[in-house]
Amino acid sequence: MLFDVVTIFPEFFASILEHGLLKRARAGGQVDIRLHDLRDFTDDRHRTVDDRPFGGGPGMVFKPEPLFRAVERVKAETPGETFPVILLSPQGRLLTQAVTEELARDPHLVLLCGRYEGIDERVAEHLATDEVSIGDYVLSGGELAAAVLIEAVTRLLPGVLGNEESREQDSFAGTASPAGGGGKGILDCPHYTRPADFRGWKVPEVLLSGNHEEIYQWRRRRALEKTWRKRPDLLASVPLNETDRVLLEQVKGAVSPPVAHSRGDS
Ligand code: 6GU
Repeated sequence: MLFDVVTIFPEFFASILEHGLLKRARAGGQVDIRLHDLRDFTDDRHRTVDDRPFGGGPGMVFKPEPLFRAVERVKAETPGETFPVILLSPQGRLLTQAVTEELARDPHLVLLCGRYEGIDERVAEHLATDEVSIGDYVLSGGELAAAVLIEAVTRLLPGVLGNEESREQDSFAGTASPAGGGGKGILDCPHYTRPADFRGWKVPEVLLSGNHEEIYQWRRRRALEKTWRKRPDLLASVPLNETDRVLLEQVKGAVSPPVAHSRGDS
């Protein structure tokens, strides 16, 4: 998978490229991340990437020419290939796990990081093929959002995670987990490791029992319980099988009702 990232802060990405998952995926050849300094695509002495907004008002706006030239350079380097050009912006569609799965099917993504107060609208209209946001809050630039997208997509690529099973148990993962726990768009179950008794707080007995069927049921029940309590909105959009529905009814009867986090949709 190839990511071409266009940014005024290429050095910003150094740390994430040299740690953990992305370091491994690059070393293993599963991803290649090419950074393009937007200022390399300017044509004036000061390498100007922004200008004042037509119509007046505060702040500066990214000029269209450098962004168009940067994408045209990528096109010239990969002749005959088509690829999505994704503008990172708070106006984009929300990056969910389903969107990361969709993006992971493409072998080549171009990411455009915006900055300052805005980007000339002709970039969104005539250059970008997709616009993505990582949440309903304001960042001063698209770099953090691009880093989030790259990490979330890369961990879906075959051979990147050592244990393929652990990906399927993740919160929000699209598939049911063979070990119980999360998957199918719900939150993951709680996890414990040694010591079995930490300052008097004991690990649930069932996890020490060695009974795999009981462990599976416990994990699935706790995953459903956690989701119902913390993110009841997620349960509305996941298909639950008969066993899950029974477990969920047990949970609703046994524990206190959902916590009232305001997520804007509840
Ligand atoms: Cl992609 N960019 C900016 N500037 N702010 C954001 C964002 C992106 N996603 C959420 N907030």
